[in-house]
Amino acid sequence: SDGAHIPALVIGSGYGGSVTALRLAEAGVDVQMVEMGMAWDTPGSDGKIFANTTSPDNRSFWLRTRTKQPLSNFLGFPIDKDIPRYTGILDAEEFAGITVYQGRGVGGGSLVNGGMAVTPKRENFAAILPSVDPGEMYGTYYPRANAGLGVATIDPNWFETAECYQYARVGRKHAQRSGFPFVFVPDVYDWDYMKQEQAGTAPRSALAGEILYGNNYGKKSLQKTYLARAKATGRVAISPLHKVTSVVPAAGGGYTVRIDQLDTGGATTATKEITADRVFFAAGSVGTSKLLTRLRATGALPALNDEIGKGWGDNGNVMCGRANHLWDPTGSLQASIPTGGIDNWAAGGAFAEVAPLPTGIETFASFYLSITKTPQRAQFTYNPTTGGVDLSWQKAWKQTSIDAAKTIFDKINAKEGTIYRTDLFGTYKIWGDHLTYHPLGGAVLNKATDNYGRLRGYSGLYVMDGALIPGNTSVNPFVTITALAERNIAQIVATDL
Ligand code: FAE
Repeated sequence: SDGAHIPALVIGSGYGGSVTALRLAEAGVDVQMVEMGMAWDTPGSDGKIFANTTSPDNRSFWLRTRTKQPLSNFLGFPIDKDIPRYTGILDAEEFAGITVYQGRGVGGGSLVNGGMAVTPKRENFAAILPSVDPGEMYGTYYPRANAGLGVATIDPNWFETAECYQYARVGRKHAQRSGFPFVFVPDVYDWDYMKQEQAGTAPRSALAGEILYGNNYGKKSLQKTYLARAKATGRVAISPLHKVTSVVPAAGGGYTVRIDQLDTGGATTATKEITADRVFFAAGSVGTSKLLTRLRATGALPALNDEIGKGWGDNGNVMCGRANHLWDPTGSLQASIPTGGIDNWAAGGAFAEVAPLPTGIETFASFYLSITKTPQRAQFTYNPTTGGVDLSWQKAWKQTSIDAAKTIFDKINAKEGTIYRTDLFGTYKIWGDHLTYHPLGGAVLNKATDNYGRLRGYSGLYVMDGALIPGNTSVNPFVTITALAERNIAQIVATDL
């Protein structure tokens, strides 16, 4: 509440924030979490908390009057539609050269993501976080993160026969016929629940196409894992629809934090100020970077160093579809949870998820999200004219990622005698190269912060989220974000409290 003095404030309730809140609370610290998005704990008029991907409504997008679906077209037709402006779950945040998709609400990205929970290969770790000891990560913190998140891999026998994974089996066949390894991708989805969906004994969730706008049943989002445990300590309070706008040193020690309370139209209904002894930035790569960049440039936190805003990357995300022959149907029923990928990282710098295209009809399409090894890094800068923060990413930088993805799909197309789909991202456009789901960096570990996330220049300020990771994780990022937060908060609890 306004005017309060608290020991610890956590900005954001995604992976970094949830780990931080749980571990501080377990150490006996009272924690206040502040989340700009909604609580997502109340059903709408259709009886469901989350909207379906096939019928977006006001719940689907963060303060937009028209949807901005990652796949903008189908069979050449634009599929976006008007919706009421609302503090919905998926933010398609537009910078000059890239649209960055992010989750909004208690649980952050875990509300909207595919749940793909991948630990990078150890041989790739030095390139991901060069200042972190791989021994402690692979010995302690990756296992701790995987356990805390509830990560599991699909039953391989069930995979062979499940109707909803025909698309993945076709993806595997084409990968293997071209000599690429196909690997199962672990997930936080409840696989037993999915078996019941397929058997018709439980309401459908993954099998109803639920993913981008939330998942009503089977996915173990942070609300069901870390945040449930954090709340059970009795020491964690969460304020949804509250947005942190400023953090400045307080006269008597600690930090004065300014917070806007929002209504579901996005308007500020109240502004509060509280004092916190410690502030943990966990607003996501973009949220944390924007806040710190602005606070440094406007003189609120002038002693932050000039690494703030730097080292941002898109994890090399690029999407594409292939048009299969009539003898390779991918199925009209597709689980929205991907379960396998094509690993050509070592040879071609690409790891491609075999992704669903859950349209409800047979499309004869194979669809892929590739994570690629990209050297491109952008910087956030404060724009005094707009009062906003710009990102220097340029659209042409995706060419490196397209080239890496082509090491897989040009070969598969040649082998199968197939072509790329050109109808999914516009008219005659092959590559979904306008977006990322995996923003990383902007307050890089051991540069903007020390080697445990303590911001340089101020004691009691920390970064705990994807902003710490310099742009690329070789696989989907949230397990690494979670594991790094576990490592850093263990050190902070042991030495700073
Ligand atoms: P994040 O989860 O984004 O949480 C930050 C939170 O802070 C959000 O809830 C914000 O609303 C909140 N916030 C921001 N600014 C403020 C402010 N000023 N005041 C108060 N609150 C604020 O950060 N990753 C995978 O590993 N596997 C996947 O399958 C996968 N699929 C994805 C699919 C989609 C559609 C999207 C968008 C992402 C996907 N990701 C996936 C990425 C993953 O969700 C993302 O890396 C993590 O959520 C980032 O975690 P952080 O803790 O950094």
